[in-house]
Amino acid sequence: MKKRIVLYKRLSDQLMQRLQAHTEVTLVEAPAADGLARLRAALPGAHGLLGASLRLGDELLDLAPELEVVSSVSVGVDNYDIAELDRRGVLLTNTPDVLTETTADTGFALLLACARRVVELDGWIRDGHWRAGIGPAQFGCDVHGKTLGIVGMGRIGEALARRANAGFGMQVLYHTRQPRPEVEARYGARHRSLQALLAESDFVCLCVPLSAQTENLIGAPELALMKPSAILVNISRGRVLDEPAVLQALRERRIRGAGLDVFVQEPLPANSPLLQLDNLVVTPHIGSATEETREAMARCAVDNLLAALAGERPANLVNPQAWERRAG
Ligand code: 8YV
Repeated sequence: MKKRIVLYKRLSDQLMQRLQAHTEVTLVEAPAADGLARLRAALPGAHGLLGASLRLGDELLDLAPELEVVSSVSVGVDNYDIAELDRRGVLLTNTPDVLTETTADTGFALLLACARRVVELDGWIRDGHWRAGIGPAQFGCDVHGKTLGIVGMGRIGEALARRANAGFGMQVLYHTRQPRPEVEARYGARHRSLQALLAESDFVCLCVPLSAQTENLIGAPELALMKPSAILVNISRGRVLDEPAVLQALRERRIRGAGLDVFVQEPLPANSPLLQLDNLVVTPHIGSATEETREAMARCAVDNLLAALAGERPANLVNPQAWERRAG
């Protein structure tokens, strides 16, 4: 009998056909209005789940006692209770690597957009203000040759370091728990304490997973260490930043600007005070959101799901403890 899976994210026809050849598929697009109710109704009897951005708590897991694997179309897994999945022997897989370069591109897009005031000056033209040559009031700041501080030196942090060093001739500082000599050798990166990185950097980019250790990692005390000419970019998770503190620092121009792709509340409410700032560039969590990369992520997630359902150890297993528990 085919294993039963529930999709809470639409896939391309090609991937859907591949799944349907091997499993019995129910598609429930959770974000849709009745999506969660339909997801609850589909969970009983499900052996596998595939999707993203859903907080999978006990209430939903209790509805799926036969669940073997959750295949997340994401690299971040902060919306899963891994200890609970381990306890239940449910495998969790994710999609690292395939989204690294695209997400690093997003980080640099925000950095450059902030430095050269692209969004603000686009609006300035559209509002009819460009009636003569531009002057200092429209000047931005250079990126090439400046110092980029990367908080978190995983795959995405390293891709950013490569862009900064090889592409823009930037000095790279980084902060992680464990120094990475190979990254220092490749890109001339230098390890710093978080405090020193914030004080020395012209640009700071947050590339850490959200965890108990990184929640509110950057708050008022950390922002106060940054140069008034510095720019902050966040492509990790919204809760890594103390958002009210960033709002205040931007309002008081205690930092030059910020580029945020992720927020404490997503979607960001239209009445958010952040949207009143002219020294902030925002994007709607598009870190990995290109046609090519999202298809590659979905393909990776389907591979992980089918491997797990076939009793094989999936390539991108997040919780080996659950595997040991099932094998035991
Ligand atoms: C998307 C991400 O949010 O991979 C992650 O952790 O944050 C982004 O790629 C995710 O892929 C959901 O579509």
